[in-house]
Amino acid sequence: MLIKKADDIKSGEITERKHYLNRRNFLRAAALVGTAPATGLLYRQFAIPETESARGEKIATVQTPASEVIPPLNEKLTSYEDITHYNNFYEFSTNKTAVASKAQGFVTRPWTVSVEGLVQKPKIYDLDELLKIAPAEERVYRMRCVEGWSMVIPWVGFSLAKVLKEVEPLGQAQYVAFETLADAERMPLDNVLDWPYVEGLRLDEAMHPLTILAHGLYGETLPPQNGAPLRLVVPWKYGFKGIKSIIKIRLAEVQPPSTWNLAAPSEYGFYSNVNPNVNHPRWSQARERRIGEFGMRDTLMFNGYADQVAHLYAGMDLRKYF
Ligand SMILES: Nc1nc2c(c(=O)[nH]1)N[C@H]1C(S)=C(S)[C@@H](COP(=O)(O)O)O[C@H]1N2
Ligand SMILES: [Mo]
Repeated sequence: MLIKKADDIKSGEITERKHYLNRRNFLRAAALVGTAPATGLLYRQFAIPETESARGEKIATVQTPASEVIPPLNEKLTSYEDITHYNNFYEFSTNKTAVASKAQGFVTRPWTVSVEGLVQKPKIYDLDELLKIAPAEERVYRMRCVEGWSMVIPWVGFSLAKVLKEVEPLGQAQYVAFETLADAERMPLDNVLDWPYVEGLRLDEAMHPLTILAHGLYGETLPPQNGAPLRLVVPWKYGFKGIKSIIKIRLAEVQPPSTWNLAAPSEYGFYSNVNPNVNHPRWSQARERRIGEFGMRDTLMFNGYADQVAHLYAGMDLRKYF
């Protein structure tokens, strides 16, 4: 990773945030004005600098009202640069700082997502059709990787529950299984894990309003390295539960397999809730390094979302179900 001086990091992040807030104002103003010519005018006024124009396309987002279920997060956003250049996406590389370049040009259209299994109305969605199910919301979430680092990411997406309701889960459905694309023509797929990457959630976790399918970040379409065109985000669980580049969502009666649990069952459980009191067998999980900051922070129970999700695990021994 590039070693940056403290001053560089600070000024870089301030710039980042300033541009982003301008874009947010633009989106709000555009939504208020609502006419194409006025939007054009505002766009020129708040136009982002040339160097940033190689990013994704803008997504019109609605502001999710802060509530008890979707708590506001007033922590400093991690910079766009860090979010998009410090990635885990083993299909492309195990080197976090190399994923961005290795995934550059990854083709994500056409793209289909099959929603199947124990549902009344299974359907193979074209991605663009799937994205029309619900308006794009901005969801600023604290994210914690099992490796001990964290970020604050302004995702764009919508609750997974909205998709699940469309296909009408059957009574027997108790879990949701997810699968990533595994296409050797488009991904290196080095022999480091068994492909495809798979993940799973209990149905109530999947239906929780905090659980989203993300298709953007910082108000723009998701870059390949962050899991384009569509990835899962479950902010109270370790990052690896957030499976990227999803092609299949299957409702099931039994607990589905998950890639890291298959690879090292004693180290990675099915639940993988962020828990400072349950250490990884090889390291402590009590603290974390927020990318872009110096020093360490205390890791919070359920990554700080305990008020929203602790009830899902009432009565469970979280040392057994880690
Ligand atoms: N398909 C797939 N999904 C994946 C991974 C992966 O290697 N392959 N890595 C996971 C891990 S360990 C983390 S921490 C997050 C990282 O997401 P980010 O790069 O957008 O921050 O993606 C998760 N989703
Ligand atoms: Mo991770």
